[in-house]
Amino acid sequence: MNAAETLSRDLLERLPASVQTPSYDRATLAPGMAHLGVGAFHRCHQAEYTDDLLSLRFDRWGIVGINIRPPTLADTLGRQSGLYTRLIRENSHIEARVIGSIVKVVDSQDSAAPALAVLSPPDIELVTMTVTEKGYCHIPSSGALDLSHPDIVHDLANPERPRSVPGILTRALELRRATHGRPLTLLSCDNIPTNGVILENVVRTFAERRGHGLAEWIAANAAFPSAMVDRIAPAVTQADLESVEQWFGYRDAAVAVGEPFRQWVIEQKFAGRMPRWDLAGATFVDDVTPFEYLKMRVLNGAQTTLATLGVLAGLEHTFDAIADPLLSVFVRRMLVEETLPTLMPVPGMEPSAYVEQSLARLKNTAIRHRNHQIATDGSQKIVQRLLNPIRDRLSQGASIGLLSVPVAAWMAYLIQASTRFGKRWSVSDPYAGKVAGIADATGRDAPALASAILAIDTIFDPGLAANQTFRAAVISALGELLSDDPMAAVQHSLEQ
Ligand code: CS2
Repeated sequence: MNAAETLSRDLLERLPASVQTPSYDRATLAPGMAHLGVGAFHRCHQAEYTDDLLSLRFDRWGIVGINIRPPTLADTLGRQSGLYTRLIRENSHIEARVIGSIVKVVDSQDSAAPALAVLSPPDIELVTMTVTEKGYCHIPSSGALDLSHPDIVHDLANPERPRSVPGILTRALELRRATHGRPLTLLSCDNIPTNGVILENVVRTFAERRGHGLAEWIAANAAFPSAMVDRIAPAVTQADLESVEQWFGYRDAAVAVGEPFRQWVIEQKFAGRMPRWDLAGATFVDDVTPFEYLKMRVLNGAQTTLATLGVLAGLEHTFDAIADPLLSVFVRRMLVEETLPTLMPVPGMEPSAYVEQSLARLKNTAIRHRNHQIATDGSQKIVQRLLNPIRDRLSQGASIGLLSVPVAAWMAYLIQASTRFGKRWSVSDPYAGKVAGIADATGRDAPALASAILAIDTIFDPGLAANQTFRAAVISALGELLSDDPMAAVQHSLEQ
């Protein structure tokens, strides 16, 4: 192998023996499914499960990867014929494998036409997606399609030139109905509760507005299974890209890095053929809800808690935050004392063992997950990770003093990004502007700040926002988190 050649079909045979390569004949692999949102997570999760499946039972399940948002794929995965290196890392352990399940990539950032050209023909039977929480254009507190969302307003006025995920999927279904009428399964792999139900809601609402019986056709010919997905796979850095060259001697512009743990629980509700991902370790079930609760409240809840408090404490990564003695005690007690009692029984899993396993995963120092990355779009995450368990606790008359702290930390994180608070960092969140406006108007007064933020009813259910116990806990934590000693809020919540 020449030094620093780029990964390609030809290079596969000349890679070092320590790099695993596809065991099946990629040249005969036909596309059967599409994926929207080809980021680090897809490369470390669905694409890897599919690669496993293809090596166990070769079938027409090649993936066409589509990005409707940046970054473009043509220059990275496209140049490498869809091939990329997936690194599994745990502290000093590294495992490299080239994944072959993505057969083609399509950039559709400037217009929906390339995406629709993939999604509409009958050979695509399934579309999976990781488009992030905000990609669904739903109202976080209710799950309904946000009809005031600028992209939805645009797409309802221009349904043949959609920009949003609901608009693009509805248009693809409309084209399928008009041309061949074959069914389609749409499988959400994002961390929103009952993600299949939310996806179905937003597509159905959009289709109802289009009329002509489209919503009824979709109800009869499309399926929207829910799924719980899990593997920590942070945004890829320049250092990750360089590491492949350093360790294995070739270049790869599409590397993805993940932890060893992975899990995929899928509702068995398909409109047509189902890839046998169960052969590769996924689980098909009738009801995903208990698994979703467990994962979003425990693992994701801990991540959001460590991320927002971690930034406030000046810490960079998840593993830095969990190495902090105070934050580590806090997150464990929050999960054990307040989150665990809200979980329903989970078939085949032991929630208290899952808490310990999750905390251990977060200590992995080779997974450089930045606190700011996890805090991104917090407004779309806190309902399922923190507010739903708080609501359940309140209905049981149980304490919420610990779970309220990360809610206040999320507020403090957004507030301190405002000009009024000296723009301590920049944040990416659809509600950043709104909260900055509140901070500008209110200043440092914690009760006024918290009240105005709690009044955002698209995030906070009005019943929860009016609860006095919750309000008092959030106001008290927020006051301390905005002070010169933010960790006093964490300390005091543990003493109560
Ligand atoms: C993280 C998730 O950025 C985030 O919101 O909490 O991406 C998390 O790493 C995955 O859900 C793990 O499966």
